[in-house]
Amino acid sequence: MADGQERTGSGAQVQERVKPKAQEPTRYRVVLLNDDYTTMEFVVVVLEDVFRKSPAEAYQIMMQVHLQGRGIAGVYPWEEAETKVETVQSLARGAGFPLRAALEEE
Ligand code: TYC
Repeated sequence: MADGQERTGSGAQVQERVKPKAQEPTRYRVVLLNDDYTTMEFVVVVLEDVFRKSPAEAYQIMMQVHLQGRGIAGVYPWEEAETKVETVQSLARGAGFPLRAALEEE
C-alpha cells in the first residue's frame, strides 16, 4: 500500500514498515568564485567540459558568478565534488588563471 502498510482482506492492519528508509548520502555544492583575471571564455569552457553544462547553461552560470560573486557549478557526492574542485584548479593553474572553486555541504 502507498503508506507502507499491508492489510489483510478483512482490512485488519498486519504489518507496518520496520526498516527505516536508507539515509540519503550527503551531497556537496561545487561553487565557482569570481575574480578579475580569469576570462569569461575560460569559465564557460570549464563549465561545459568539467561540469557537463550546455553552452547556454554554462554562459548563464558564468554570468551569475561574474555579477554576483559566486555560482553553483554542480552538486555531487563527496569524492566527485572534490575531484571537480581539483580539476578546476589544475586547469586554471595550467592556463595561468586564478579561478577558484569551493565545496559546500548541501
Ligand atoms: N570576472 C571575470 C572577468 O570579468 C569573469 C569570471 C567569471 C571570472 C566567473 C571567474 O568564476 C568566474 N573576466
